[in-house]
Amino acid sequence: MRKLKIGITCYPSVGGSGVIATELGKLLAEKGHSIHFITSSMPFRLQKMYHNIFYHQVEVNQYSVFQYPPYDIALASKMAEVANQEKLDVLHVHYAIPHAVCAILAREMSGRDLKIVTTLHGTDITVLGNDPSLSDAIKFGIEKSDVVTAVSDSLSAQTAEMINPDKDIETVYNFIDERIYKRNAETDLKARLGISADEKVIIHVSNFRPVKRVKDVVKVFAQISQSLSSKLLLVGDGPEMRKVSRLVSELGLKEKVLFLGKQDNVDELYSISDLMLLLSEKESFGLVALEAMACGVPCIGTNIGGIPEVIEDGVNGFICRLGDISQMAERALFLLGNPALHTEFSNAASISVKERFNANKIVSQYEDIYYKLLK
Ligand code: GMT
Repeated sequence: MRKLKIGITCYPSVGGSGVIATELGKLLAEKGHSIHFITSSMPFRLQKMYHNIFYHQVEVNQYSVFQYPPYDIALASKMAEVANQEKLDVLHVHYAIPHAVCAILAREMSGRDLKIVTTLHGTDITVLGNDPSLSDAIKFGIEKSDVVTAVSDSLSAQTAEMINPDKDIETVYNFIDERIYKRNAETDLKARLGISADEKVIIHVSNFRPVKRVKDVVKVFAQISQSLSSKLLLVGDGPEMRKVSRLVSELGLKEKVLFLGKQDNVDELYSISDLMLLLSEKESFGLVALEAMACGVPCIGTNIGGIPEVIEDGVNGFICRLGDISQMAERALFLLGNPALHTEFSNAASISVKERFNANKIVSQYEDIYYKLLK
C-alpha cells in the first residue's frame, strides 16, 4: 500500500481529543505515513523527533481593525497552503467546530480533491449542538466531510438525534498506546506521597470542569474513608478547583486528599491506585478511564454517554446512576474490600484494553478509512 500524506488538526493543548489526535499522528508516522500537524501550537504530546512528522503553526494576524482575531480564516488558509505544498491526501480534523468547517473552506481554496475526515469528540455535539448560533455550522461541517467518525456509539447516536445530519457516522473508539500505559513495577511513589502501604488509593483525573462533577468524587470518597483506610488523589486543575477544595475542608478530609495538579506521567499514579472514579454528567468516551484500565485499575463510572461502552458493569468496574453517591460508595467499598474480586476486575480491565481499545487495532481502522476514501 502506498504511504499517505496526512494533515491533522486538533486543539493541541486540550484534553483527550488532543491526546488522541497526537498519538494517532505518531502511530501513523511509525507506520511510514507522513504527518503534518496544522495547529495553533505544538501538540503537547509530540515530545520526540520524528523524521516524518511536521508541524505547521497557524499564526493569527492581530491587525487592530479586527474586533476578534480571525483564527478560523487563518487556519483554513494554512490548511490550504499545506495541502498544496505537501500534496496532502487526507486532512483529518478533530472537532466539527471550527476544524471541519475550516477544512471545507481549505479544500475550496486549494482546488485539490482533498479528502476530509472529521472525528467528533463530544462537546462539539453535546454542548455546542444545543447552541442555535452554531448547530447549522456543525451540521454543515459534518455533511460536507467525506467521512465522519465519533468516539463512541453513544456519541454517534446523540449526533444523529441532535444534529440530524444527512450523513452516516461511524464509531471508531479511542485507543491507548500500551507501551506507555501499563502497570509499572512497584516503586516508592506511594511512600513518597505519604501514603502508607496498607492504605487504599482512589484516583480521579480531569480538567475540573463542572461536567466532571468532582464534588461527587469527594462525597463518595468521604463515605469510603469512613470505613476504609484510604487516600484520594485528585489530578488536574480547572474551574471547579476552588469549590472542590472548599468541600474537602468542610468534610474534614484535608489530611486524606492529595491535590496533585496537572501531571504528565499519570501512568505512575495509576500504578499505585486501587480504584478510579469518573462520575461525569457528560462524557462521550472517558479516555482517563481507559488509561486507568490499561494500568490494571478498575473504574466506577456513571451511566452517561460513552462511559458504559468503556467500563463494563460487573466485569472490570461498576456503572452507577449519575449523582447516586450512596450507590457509588457502596460499590467502591464492596470492590475494595474483596481482594479476589479486585484482582479479577483488574485483570479484566487490562484484557479489555488489549482486546477492544488497543492502538494497533484502532489505528488500522483509521488507515482503512483513508484508503477506502482514496480508492
Ligand atoms: O472532557 C473534556 O473536557 C475534554 C474533551 C476533549 O476535547 O478532549 O474530551 C472529550 O474528548 C475525549 C477524547 O475523545 C473523550 O474521552 C471525552 O469523554 C470527551 N469529553 C466529553 O464528552 C465531556
